[in-house]
Amino acid sequence: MFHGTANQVWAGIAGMALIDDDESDGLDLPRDYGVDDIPVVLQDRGFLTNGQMPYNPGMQARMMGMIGNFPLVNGVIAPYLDVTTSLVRLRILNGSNASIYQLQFSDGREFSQIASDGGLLVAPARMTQLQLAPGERAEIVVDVTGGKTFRLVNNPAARGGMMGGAPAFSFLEIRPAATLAPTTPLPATLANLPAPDITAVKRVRKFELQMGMMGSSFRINGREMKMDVVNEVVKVGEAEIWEISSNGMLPHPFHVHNTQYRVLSRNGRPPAPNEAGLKDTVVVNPGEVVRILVRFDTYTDAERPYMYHCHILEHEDGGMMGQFTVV
Ligand SMILES: [Cu+2]
Repeated sequence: MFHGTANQVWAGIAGMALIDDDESDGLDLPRDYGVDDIPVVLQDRGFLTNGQMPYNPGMQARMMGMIGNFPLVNGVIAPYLDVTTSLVRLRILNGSNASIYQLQFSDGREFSQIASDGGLLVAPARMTQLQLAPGERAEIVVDVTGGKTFRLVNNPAARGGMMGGAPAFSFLEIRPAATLAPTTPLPATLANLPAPDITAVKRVRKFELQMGMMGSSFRINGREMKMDVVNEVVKVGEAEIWEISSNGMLPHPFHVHNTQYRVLSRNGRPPAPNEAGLKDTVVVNPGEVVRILVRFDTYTDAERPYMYHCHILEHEDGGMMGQFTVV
């Protein structure tokens, strides 16, 4: 069975909806759209010398996911960004089919992640390296002072030998103006986000992400996605722990619809600060067990299900997806 999402995403364009609320509006963050607040959709595509961009995954691409030879930002190859303020906010979406990017700046400069998939973090997380899987979003703020042009790049060496992933890409050149308008420093605290509370958890569900030899099959808990099968029924408003594990040799970004969840642990260890906020996609590495705290509070319907799936689209299309209703 092979469905058509990956083909359509490959052939299509991607955009993002920027969502602000009173909490984010109340903070002193860069928010001048196109000036110091920039949408950055990262993708890669495979172009032939004649400019065509066919979707024709062979066995390798069905196993690893389709990965292109050119990086794109908002659909553009090799773009640059002129900036005029000392702090610049990048709202980044990984809209690629299959590439887990290891993002950093070409000069290794530090930056702060301020938001994850579902909103602001509790506090800015200082880092020099950000892993972003298909479907994941991150807002980062970078100080561009120093007078030199630098680039946002994918550094595959940072994968630590993990299989798959995109080659070394230079996504975006950032060109600071000679004189930069000063920006107030980032707030020390961002969202009012309580620590995850598991005392009310009603049940634990397990999801084992399974790949057959050489990508011969993609399953969750032994089952391929079937349009007419509802795999799980969840009660509205009840907290649950979902325990996700991976049996194969590839990482899988596990995405759940209709909720924002909290990552509780990765092989028993607490998540990194930039994974401790609101998430709807989390990478599960080979041999790992990731526990997340989920709850579905709205949009109940016994007939129409939601999906959970691997966000590597070739894996999803191959069957690594399931359906659940909220009742
Ligand atoms: Cu996968």
